[in-house]
Amino acid sequence: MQRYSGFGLFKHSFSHHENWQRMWRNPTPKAVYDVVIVGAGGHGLATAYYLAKVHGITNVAVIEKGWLGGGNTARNTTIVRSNYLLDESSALYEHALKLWEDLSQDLNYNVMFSQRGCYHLCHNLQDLRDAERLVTANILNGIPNELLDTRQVAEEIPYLDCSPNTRYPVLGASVQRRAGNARHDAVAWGYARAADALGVDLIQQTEVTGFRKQDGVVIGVETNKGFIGAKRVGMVVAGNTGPLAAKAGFRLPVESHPLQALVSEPIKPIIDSVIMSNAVHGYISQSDKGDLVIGAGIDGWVGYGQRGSYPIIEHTVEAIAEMFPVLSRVRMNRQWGGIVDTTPDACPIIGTTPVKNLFINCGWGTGGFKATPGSGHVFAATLAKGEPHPLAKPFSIERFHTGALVDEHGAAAVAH
Ligand code: FAD
Ligand code: PYC
Repeated sequence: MQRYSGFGLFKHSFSHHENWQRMWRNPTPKAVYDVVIVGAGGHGLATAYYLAKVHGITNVAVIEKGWLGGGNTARNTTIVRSNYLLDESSALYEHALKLWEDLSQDLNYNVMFSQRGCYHLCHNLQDLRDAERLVTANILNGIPNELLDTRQVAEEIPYLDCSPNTRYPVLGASVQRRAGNARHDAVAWGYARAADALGVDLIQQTEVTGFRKQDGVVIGVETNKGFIGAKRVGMVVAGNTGPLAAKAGFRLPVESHPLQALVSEPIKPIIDSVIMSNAVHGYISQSDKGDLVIGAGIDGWVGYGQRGSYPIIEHTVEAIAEMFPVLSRVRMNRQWGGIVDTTPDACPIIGTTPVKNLFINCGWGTGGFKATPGSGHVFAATLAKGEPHPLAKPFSIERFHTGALVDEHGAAAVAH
């Protein structure tokens, strides 16, 4: 490693920021692609990567209205876990978790995936019963999960107030030890670089404004820079799903809400896991820089402003101070919001749409970051074959007609 003196550091900070190799090209769009993906968030980029890598389909464009990774992908609090209750969803999230475990090697890009464990705290009898049911269901599905009592929680999370005199005493917790965090923007960049290297065109600053159809079949997208033809189109636009689906001529049971997060000033390492509480309603982890990364639930009203409202911030920091009184004087540095697309059963929608050759992947709500590799992997297969991947089948739009919902409000962990 090269070492610099104080002066050397100063000098090189001016001299070394030039002639860097570009991570991806800036291509002019072709007239027509085999697949056009709308939305260069983690899910859209992962879809493009697996289309090229797994299915050999490289004549692919990802079209992004802003900059890639500028949506929820780089606004989330980076929690990755697969401890969902029901067979259909735990299978999908576990598929993703297995891909996370090799992702840095696969992309040759360090996404800083850290399996530091994720605790869900129990503060009342119902929480304990839910945790017991979740742990049992996960184990039956081959997903290790553990139930801890108060003493074990206190030992493993030393700064958590586990005394019996608190307003919401800690009665126990479930812990998924393979869960953790990853660096969110690195996930977007890693997928983007790898997809570009396989020939995928990443087209930024280009907004899809509509869909061109012929006899009810989509044949391409209208953009603010002109028409781009496509044999198949995948729509992966998270909080913008409702308005864009309307442009394609159909409605979805999706509501878009702001979801906020906060980070504190950096402090010495005191939290080496992810800790979530549904009842007190806040969650926390600590980044490698030392910031506390904090969040809670959605703003309850529909909105498209990427900021959110003050009462949620107040409620969130109150919850954290309740659980970790030691943090009550730590200052918050920054706050932001993303727009999450929620569905009635807190599960995604993946598959076909009423428009032939237009496919959709949306509705990940507050919990899609953890799914990024799995979502991209199954959506790529869906686009390549023209029919849902087996893991995606339970998440079709039809479930809102048949009533076969996959209700994951409990495991979604963040209220919505
Ligand atoms: P996005 O990253 O939002 O990508 C969609 C892209 O589509 C955007 O870049 C957007 O600009 C683009 N787009 C939209 N409309 C158009 C158009 N017309 N034309 C072209 N492009 C368009 N999940 C977890 O699993 N763990 C967490 O800890 C977690 N924490 C969160 C905390 C916050 C504050 C927020 C907001 C979300 C959190 N989530 C979490 C949820 C997670 O971030 C999302 O579910 C996930 O990132 C969705 O990824 P995506 O690629 O579908 O969407
Ligand atoms: O899905 O684990 C999650 C989550 C945590 C914070 C936001 N989403």
